[in-house]
Amino acid sequence: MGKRTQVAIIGSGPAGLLLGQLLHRAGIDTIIVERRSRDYILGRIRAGVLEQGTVALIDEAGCGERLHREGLIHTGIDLAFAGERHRIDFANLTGGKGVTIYGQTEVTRDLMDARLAADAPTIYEAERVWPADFDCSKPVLHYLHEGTERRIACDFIAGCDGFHGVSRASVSEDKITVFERAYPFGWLGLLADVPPVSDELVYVNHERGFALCSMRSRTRSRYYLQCHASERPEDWPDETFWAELRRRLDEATAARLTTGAAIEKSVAPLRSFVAEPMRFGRLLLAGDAAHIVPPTGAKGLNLAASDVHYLSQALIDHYRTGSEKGLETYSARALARVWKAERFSWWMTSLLHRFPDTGPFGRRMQLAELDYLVGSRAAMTALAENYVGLPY
Ligand code: FAS
Ligand code: PHB
Repeated sequence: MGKRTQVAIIGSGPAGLLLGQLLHRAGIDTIIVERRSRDYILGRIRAGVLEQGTVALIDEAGCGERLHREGLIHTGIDLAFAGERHRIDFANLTGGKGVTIYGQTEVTRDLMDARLAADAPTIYEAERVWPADFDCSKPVLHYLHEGTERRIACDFIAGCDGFHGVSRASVSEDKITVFERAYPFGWLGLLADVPPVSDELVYVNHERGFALCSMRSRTRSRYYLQCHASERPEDWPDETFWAELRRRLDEATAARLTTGAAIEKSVAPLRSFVAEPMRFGRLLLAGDAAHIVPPTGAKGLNLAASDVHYLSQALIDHYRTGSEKGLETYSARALARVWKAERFSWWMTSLLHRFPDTGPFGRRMQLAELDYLVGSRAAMTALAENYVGLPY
């Protein structure tokens, strides 16, 4: 005998948790089935920049209290190239908009705590999770837990299980089209309890490779170095990381760098990926399960949020009014915003990284585009309105 719910959610990352919370507050029953443990998920260091739309959605989910208390509001970023830094003033260029610096880990923690407080069920450490019969009106989510086969009869299955999840993989190949670009490099990320080198983020284009100076608070910094996709964190002792970061920073910034022991170090591959459509009958994909962006534009987590905005509205409309319109238009609405963020993330990545085949002409094109960008209000406005987040 299995359980029954209205919406079964696969994945307890930001997409699954945010969807679960928004549906719960609308009186819709959900069960989240997650393959990892709560602690494992909270140990993953991921995104750090929240668009205003994402903050508003977290507020709508009733989980914004700590975010507003601890999050840092940034109204611009610096672009550094040819030994100079140039500020892109978001507030001035977008009529006052900015971004909030608040780690994805903290967003996930707040959402997990809210779900616990709401006494909404989450099955952690589930194995062999498998969505079935979603092309008819009675889908079933199967999984193994503590050695016992379980099943959840439901009305809908939300595939919020990330890039390596089972949802997209359970759709027959003839029903799905994928678009992909793998980049010939990765990001080596380091987290350390040292004060950030600058008040806002610094994106660096350097002939040795891209670097990013970010943060999680005024006492915790997050740095990234472009590296070969095959490199591993153990290839980079802390001192080697700090020395390479210094080489990629302009003199004044390097002089202000505070170094310290890494509390986390990881290498992330970079890829652009979109699966179309995002709906297959009663199975609906959201977040990384449907699309991946290179983190250069800080869009991954924010796209998961906008997918969940559209999907939660569609499901609430379905249960409240019986309307199918939101579900029928979900994929097209979500993908329209996804593709714009894919373009922006690809553009930022192309502009700031060293590609093996760039060559002298390609390098000059990057520097000419950067030089034009920081001297043109129109070009800086285009960057700013994409970075702070396009409207839903
Ligand atoms: P997630 O991958 O976060 O969550 C999916 C969940 O589903 C996971 O908990 C997973 O364990 C679970 N799952 C997978 N398969 C399952 C199965 N078969 N059964 C049950 N559960 C299953 N974005 C940014 O905006 N800025 C960044 O700086 C940034 N850095 C990143 C660094 C790394 C290393 C990675 C991998 C991603 C980064 N991202 C960044 C993107 C990232 O933040 C994602 O966009 C975000 O986690 C998307 O959230 P979800 O869609 O919920 O997917
Ligand atoms: C981060 O702080 O992890 C971060 C910030 C901005 C990005 C990517 C990652 O574009």
